[in-house]
Amino acid sequence: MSEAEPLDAVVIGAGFAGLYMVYRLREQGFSVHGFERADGVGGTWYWNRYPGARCDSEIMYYSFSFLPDLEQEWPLTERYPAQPEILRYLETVASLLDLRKEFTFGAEVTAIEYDEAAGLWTLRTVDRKTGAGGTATARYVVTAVGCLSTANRPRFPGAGAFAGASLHTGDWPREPVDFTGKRVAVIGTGSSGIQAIPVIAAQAAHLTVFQRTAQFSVPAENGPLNEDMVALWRANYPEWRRRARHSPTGFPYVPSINLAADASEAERNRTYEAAWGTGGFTFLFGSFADIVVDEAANKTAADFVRGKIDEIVCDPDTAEMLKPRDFPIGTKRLPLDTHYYETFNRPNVTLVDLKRTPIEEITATGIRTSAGQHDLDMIVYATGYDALTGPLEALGIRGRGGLPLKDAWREGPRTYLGLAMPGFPNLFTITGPGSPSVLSNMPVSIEQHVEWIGDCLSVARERGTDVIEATEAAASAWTDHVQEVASVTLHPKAASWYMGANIPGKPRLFLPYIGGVGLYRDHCAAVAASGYEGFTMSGPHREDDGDGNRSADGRAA
Ligand code: NA7
Repeated sequence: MSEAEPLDAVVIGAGFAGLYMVYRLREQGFSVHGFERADGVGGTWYWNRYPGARCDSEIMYYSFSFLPDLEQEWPLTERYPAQPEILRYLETVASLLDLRKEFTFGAEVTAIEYDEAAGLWTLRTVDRKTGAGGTATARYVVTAVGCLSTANRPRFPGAGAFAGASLHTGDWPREPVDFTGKRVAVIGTGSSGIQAIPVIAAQAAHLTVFQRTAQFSVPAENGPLNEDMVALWRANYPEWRRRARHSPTGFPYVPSINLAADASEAERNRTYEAAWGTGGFTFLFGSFADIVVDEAANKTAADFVRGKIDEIVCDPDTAEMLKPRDFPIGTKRLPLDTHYYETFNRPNVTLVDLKRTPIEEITATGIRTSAGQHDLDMIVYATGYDALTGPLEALGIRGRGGLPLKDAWREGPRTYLGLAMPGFPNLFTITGPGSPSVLSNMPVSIEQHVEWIGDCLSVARERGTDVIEATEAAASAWTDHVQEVASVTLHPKAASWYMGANIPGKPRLFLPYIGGVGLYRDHCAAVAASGYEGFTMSGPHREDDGDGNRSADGRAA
């Protein structure tokens, strides 16, 4: 890549989204280069190497649909793929499509600034090893930085003084971490903590779990896939993929249309019991349709899980502490587990309820709560992420008039379709806030976004226009719509990361679009078919006329 020559496009990130975007634009004949802060491909699956890290989407549909040969060859081993397996898959994709040569690895993007006169974005990067700076200019920027990639690192007093190892699940070392003989703490009981806790407990001398909010969790029922199932999938991939694309959440299964409110208690319990045994998100989507919209229905599901905790956990006080009571089930991301609640029956595991006894300080030798000191060798922070907006705000994006994205989003993110923002022309966000993103099976959403963006850039090229920008009106209407749809559900009742509630000071609004993957896809397709309604397409680029009026010599759509 020549630094002097403006590129058609720069893509940031080399996970599922970045790899496909770079491939797609290259195939469409655009000059494109990718920047990735890690030393290799993988995105989320490069960083999340903590013990027990596994995808909660089943392996058959946690992959690209545009590689039918790989789809047939890729070993379908366990029901839920573990982190090393997904990383291997993405490395295979990168090799197969010869994508690594299009990326600079180990390069952190620190600033992305729009030059209105030139109609170009300038990116500044820093080499994470040497500290050397770099720049690139491009007409288009596509962010593929993931939704859960900026770690939430709570500031506990004294944290820097801890003499043992401090680890974050989202920034895990590449070398294996050995817990043997160690006194370990896990802070946080979201999906990451719930996956890691049973695995660490099996190895450590002692594990102390510091829980702030008890979480509902359901069994993953992970295990090897049988050959008949694998054969069925291989024979029917196109149809399963088609169904996933048009489904509510990017999974190929038909969600239940039965209502818990209409069922007798015996019917409800039979349904929940069956779903608990099946494992996975069946509990939420395959049982009853009203769990996340009706409080009384929700309580039936929540009571069932609280009953399971009583059945599984031997010590009644521990069981009580583990029972979630602060939010409706399903309104925080439902973790899938392998023997999570059972782990609290182990003699080497202690649960600390931070609501009863908060952390006062981290000391050189451990964690001190209001009830006393816990001596430790290692602290694992499973404290989550500054979701959706965090990774984008960290890029130092400045749009028209030098406006920082952080300022534009002071009251919360405003996007059109989660894909573009007014004031930030030619900048596209894959799975941005306002798209189904974290409420969907990610590869399905990513493919839809990548293909939509690729098509949009091709249309702009065909028309001879080169400035594409979401209008204020379209972004406002979409942002209102995202909130309106969420308000039909119980989601706004939870202090979740979907609501931005896990980050002090972050505006509270529902970040992803809950209207459904299929409906969203249709809507995006209709926008494209209408000639990109809600966007202006202008250019070829011409300077501002001095009165703040932008060039209008292209077709305004
Ligand atoms: P989550 O789901 O955000 O979980 C983070 C956990 O850390 C959660 O239990 C938090 O408690 C806890 N936390 C956060 N800050 C603190 C402080 N200051 N003190 C104590 N405890 C704290 O992140 P995960 O990594 O588990 O999962 C993220 C997503 O990755 C997951 O949903 C999947 O989509 C994949 P809280 O509930 O906020 O009280």
